[in-house]
Amino acid sequence: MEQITHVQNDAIAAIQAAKNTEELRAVELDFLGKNGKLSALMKGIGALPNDQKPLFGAKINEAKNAVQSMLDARVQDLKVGELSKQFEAERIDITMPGRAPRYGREHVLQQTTNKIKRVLGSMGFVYKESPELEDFKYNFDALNYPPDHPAMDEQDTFYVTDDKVLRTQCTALQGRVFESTEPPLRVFTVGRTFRNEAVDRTHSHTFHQVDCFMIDRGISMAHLKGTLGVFAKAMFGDEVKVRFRPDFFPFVEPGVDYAISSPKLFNGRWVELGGAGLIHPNILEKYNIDSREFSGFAFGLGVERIPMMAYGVDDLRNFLENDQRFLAQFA
Ligand code: FA5
Repeated sequence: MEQITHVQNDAIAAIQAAKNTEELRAVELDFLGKNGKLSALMKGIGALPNDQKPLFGAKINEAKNAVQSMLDARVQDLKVGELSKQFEAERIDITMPGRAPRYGREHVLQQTTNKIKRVLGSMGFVYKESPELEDFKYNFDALNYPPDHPAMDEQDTFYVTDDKVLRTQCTALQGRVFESTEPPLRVFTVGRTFRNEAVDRTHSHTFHQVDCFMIDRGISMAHLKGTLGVFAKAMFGDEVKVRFRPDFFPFVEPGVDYAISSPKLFNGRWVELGGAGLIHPNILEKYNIDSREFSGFAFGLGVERIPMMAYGVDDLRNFLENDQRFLAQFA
C-alpha cells in the first residue's frame, strides 16, 4: 500500500514539474501507460493473500484516477498558456499603416488618342477603324501609287503575303470609306502603323498615326489650314502656329508637310507633325466621285509626336518600353 502512495506522489511531482503538454504526455505514459509504473504495481497483486487483493486493486485504481484527473487539469492549464503564447506571437498590429494600393492609369499614348478623338469628333469628323493587317490595294493602289513607284520602297513595308501588308499609313482607310460612303463626308482614324525602320530617337518600327479627311463641295487648302489650326490649338494651346511647306505624296495634289511652332514648346522651333494636301482627283474619279463637283483634303500625323512636343520627351522609344518610372509621370 505504501508503495502505491509512493508512486502516486512521484506522479504528482512529475505532473507539477512538466513544463508543456509534450512533457505531460511523457509523464502520462510513464505512470498510466500499459507498462507504466502504476500498471506495473497491479502485477504484484498475485503475490498477495486473497483477502488483501480487492483492497489493493481498489487502491491502485483510486491512485490511477487521482493521477488521471490531475493530469487532465494540468493539460488544460498548459494548453491555455500555450494558446495565449501562440496568439501573442501571431497578434496583428491593426494600428500599423496599410500599404497604399497602386492605381493603374491610361498610357500617355492612349490619353493623347482620347484627346485627338474628342477634338476631331467635336469638329464633325466621324471616327472609323480599318485593319492593321491591310490589303496592299488599300495601302498603296487605292492611294494613287503608280505600280513600282519608289515611294513604296521608301516606306520599307512588312509584307505578310504578296498582297497583305502591315499598314504603313492610316491613309489606307480612305479607299475603304470612298467605296462605301457618298460625299459629303468627314472621317478620321487613329491607329498603329508599321514600317521596317532603322529605329532611332524619332523613328520606331511600330508607331501610331492619325489620318483625317473630308470631301465636300468647294474644299480648298484654306479649309485644310483652318482645320489644322483649330486642331493644333486644341492639342497644344492658343499660341501655336501652323506652317505649310510643299511636299509630295501620291495621294494629294498639292501636297505639303506641316509643322507647328509655339513660344512655349521647344523654344519656338518648328517641329514637323505630318503630311497633308488636297485629295488627288485621280482618287476621287477612281471611286466615282465627280472631281468637278467635289474636292477634299486629307492630313496625317504621328501620334507620338504630340506628347513628345507637349511634354518635351526627346526619345519616342520611351512611349513603347513600358517603364513605370517614365509612364507614371503622365497622370
Ligand atoms: C504619311 O504617312 C502620310 N500618310 C501622311 C499624309 C496623310 C499625307 C494624308 C498627306 C495626306 P509620313 O510618312 O510623312 O506620311 O508620316 C506621317 C507622320 O508619321 C510623320 O510626320 C511622323 O510624325 C510619323 N512617322 C512616320 N514614320 C514614323 C516612325 N517610323 N516612327 C514614328 N513616327 C513616324
